[in-house]
Amino acid sequence: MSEYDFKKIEEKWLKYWDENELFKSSIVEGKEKYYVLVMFPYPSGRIHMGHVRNYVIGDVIARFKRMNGFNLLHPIGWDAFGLPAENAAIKKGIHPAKWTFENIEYMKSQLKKIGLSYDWSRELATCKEDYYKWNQWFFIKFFEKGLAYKKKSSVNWCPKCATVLANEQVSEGVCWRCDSEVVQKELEQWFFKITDYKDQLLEDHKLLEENWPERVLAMQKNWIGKSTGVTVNFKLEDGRDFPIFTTRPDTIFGVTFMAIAVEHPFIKDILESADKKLKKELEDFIDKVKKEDIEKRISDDYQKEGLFTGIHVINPLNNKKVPLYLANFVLMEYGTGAIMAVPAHDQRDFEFAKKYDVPIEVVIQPKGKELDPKKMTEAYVEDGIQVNSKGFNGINNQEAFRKIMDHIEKEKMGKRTTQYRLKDWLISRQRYWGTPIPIVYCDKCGMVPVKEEELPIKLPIDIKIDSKGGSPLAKCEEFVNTSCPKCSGPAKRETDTMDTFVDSSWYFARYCSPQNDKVPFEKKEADHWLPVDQYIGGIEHAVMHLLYSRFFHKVMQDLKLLESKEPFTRLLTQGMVTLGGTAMSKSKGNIVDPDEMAQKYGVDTLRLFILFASPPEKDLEWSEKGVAGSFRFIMRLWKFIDEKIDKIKEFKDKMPDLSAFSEEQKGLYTLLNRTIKKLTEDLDKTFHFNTSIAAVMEFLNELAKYDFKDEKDFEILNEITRKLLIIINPFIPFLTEELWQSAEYEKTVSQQSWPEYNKDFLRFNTYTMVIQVNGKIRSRLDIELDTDEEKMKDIALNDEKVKEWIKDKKVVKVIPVKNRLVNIVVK
Ligand code: ANZ
Ligand code: ZN
Repeated sequence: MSEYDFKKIEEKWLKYWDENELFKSSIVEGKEKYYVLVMFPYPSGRIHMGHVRNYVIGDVIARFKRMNGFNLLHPIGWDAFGLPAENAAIKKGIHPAKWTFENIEYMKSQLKKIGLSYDWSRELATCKEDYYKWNQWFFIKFFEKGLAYKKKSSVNWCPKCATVLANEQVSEGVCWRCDSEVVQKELEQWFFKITDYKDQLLEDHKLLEENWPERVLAMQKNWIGKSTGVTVNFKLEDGRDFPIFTTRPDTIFGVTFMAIAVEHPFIKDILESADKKLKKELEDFIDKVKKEDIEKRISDDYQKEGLFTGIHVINPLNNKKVPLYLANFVLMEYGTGAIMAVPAHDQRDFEFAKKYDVPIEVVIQPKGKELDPKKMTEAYVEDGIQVNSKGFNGINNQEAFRKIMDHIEKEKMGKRTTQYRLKDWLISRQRYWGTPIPIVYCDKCGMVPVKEEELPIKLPIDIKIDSKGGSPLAKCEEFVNTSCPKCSGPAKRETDTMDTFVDSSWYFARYCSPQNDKVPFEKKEADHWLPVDQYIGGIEHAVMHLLYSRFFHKVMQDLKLLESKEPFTRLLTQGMVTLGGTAMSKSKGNIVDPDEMAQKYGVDTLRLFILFASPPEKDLEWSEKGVAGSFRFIMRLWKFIDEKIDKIKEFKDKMPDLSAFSEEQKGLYTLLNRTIKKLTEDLDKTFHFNTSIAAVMEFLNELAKYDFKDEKDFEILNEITRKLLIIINPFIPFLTEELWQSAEYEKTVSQQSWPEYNKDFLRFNTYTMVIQVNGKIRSRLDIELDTDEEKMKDIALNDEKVKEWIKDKKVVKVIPVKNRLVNIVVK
């Protein structure tokens, strides 16, 4: 009997896999490829349980696909630029580079211990020159194509991070990283023109529909926010145009006021025409609103406020004069920055009208009812019959919608337009630890991109980082002063760095040829490996990383760098790891350290628990009791095989003769094949590893009850051991390698092919359950003997034939009779 010494076993196999480069990949002609990718970690210092979960899920899929004969790519790297490194520099006086590389070293050793089957030869770190050089190269390509441009605009500023943020990085008015309130500032910034790809990004959802979570696609769709409507030219009293965008032309006869954003250029005219007192009021209001975050301004529960400008606007459809207000809920970034307001049919306008005592006019009446504006408590936003709308009365509003739109276009009062919520991606940051933007400013030539052969523009290492704010690069003269790539005259470098989401927008392609120094990646490699077949990561990236990567991929396709349309064919968003019901986090103080758990129970136990406790997409509540349970199972498994190892060895080349089985042997053999089938299906499609592991546990229980005594039993035992070790290797790689070797089987278990199951041995101990509806037999089903009553009911109610019989009827009672029948009583 040998002891289960997991530490020794782990060390031994880590060394073996490493030395023999078991998981290294390269193109193999004629073999189908499979690319499994996990979102690469930010080197924050230590691996946390969320990482472990993400990476173990990825590893199970990788090992399964490898065993199924795929030419597999499973790489890992480091998302290594970013603010925490700079903050550590300020706090502890360590250089960001040192801090980052030390963290990478440490976390790498942690990752290695978990037994993840990565091709470490492809490891990359985005903060290294050989990587960020290509960020700069892409920037120049984008610049040449007009996809990178600079403009002055009102942008999100996080005072704590002392930098601007992209819209995607602000949620409910706070910074995605530090939760500080974000304020608005007018600044010159660099943008990537993601809006050029908005239609394609939407359109290509159809390629992802089947294999991406619906929720992620819905979030992206909503973020892109396409809506169709009309731009209508309202008129100022002096005859000038005052265009607005509306998605509800059917409500245009119900306009009782107009509203304009505080950032609108027309504000200048308004201020000029206002008297002194009003001017002051307007200016105060404008200042106040400008400070507020955009997302907050459009949220439903935001307090609607406004101020009458003293100006009136004329509705071109009925020539009615209505007052123009400044309003905090109107945004400059959307439509024309001005709106027609219809309090009767728009909730925001309704609240505003109630507050400022503006009239309400109903133009759509619900069928069979009559709304009275004085008694309304909220806007009526449903469909109905058109009223008070001149020539359009009496028809339903959907029809009026089209007719009014046609009328507006025919009379040249406006035209159909499509609006998007998506804005261009703000990519410049006033920080040090990122990719320098490769642009030079020359007095003579203006803005000039750096020459390709001069890349990379290196981040200067000798630099002072302090908490005073402002870009550290701007204070580094050796960096700033340069010569113009065009005229060689004196020039200055751009001192902003790129958003780190640029780094992660194409890293999946860099893995295809990580060492190449001539191109970001070789086309042949990229076309072989991409798209990623299975991508795994957190839902928090639904509209940042995942949208940016899709955009980048499309640009790369247009640059003819690769052929595929989308970067990630299938996406799995794993749930969080929680303790006491809340996500593990440092700030909450509810962290469980993976290392500690691995020390105490071994890596296989840690992996098994994580996979068993919950299906991947659901949250996982940590429980040390559960971990201990997994450990006990592993011990039982070890003991079961270890005790019989001599017999297994003795029979290791004998396959059982299937024809001469006893009933008992048949049962045992059937269990094996059913277990293989179950795991094959779970690992291939549903990824419900928890139910796979439950099936393995049940199997082991049955095995433990079985009395292995004659030759035939041992032949079966040998086959069971062989196949079982293979199919559970993806979950617990160390133990399975060790036992595989003890049994003196060939090579390593990691190198084996996934076993097929024998279709003739999938059923045993079954009986034919009869299903009756109101006492009449409507269906028959083969199910397992002794299936419990609840399960019988469930099976009966889900039977397709039965469903036909009971649809549209009310199920009054379901009566199961064990090992015989189920009677469903319906009315
Ligand atoms: C009148 C109206 C009546 C509207 C009604 C809606 C309902 P979506 O669907 O999200 O695209 N809007 C237009 N520009 C705006 C801006 N710059 N800031 C704030 N709101 C703006 O929203 C389109 C609707 O949002 C437009 O249609 C407009 O209000 C408002 F019963 O026009 B609607
Ligand atoms: Zn120049």
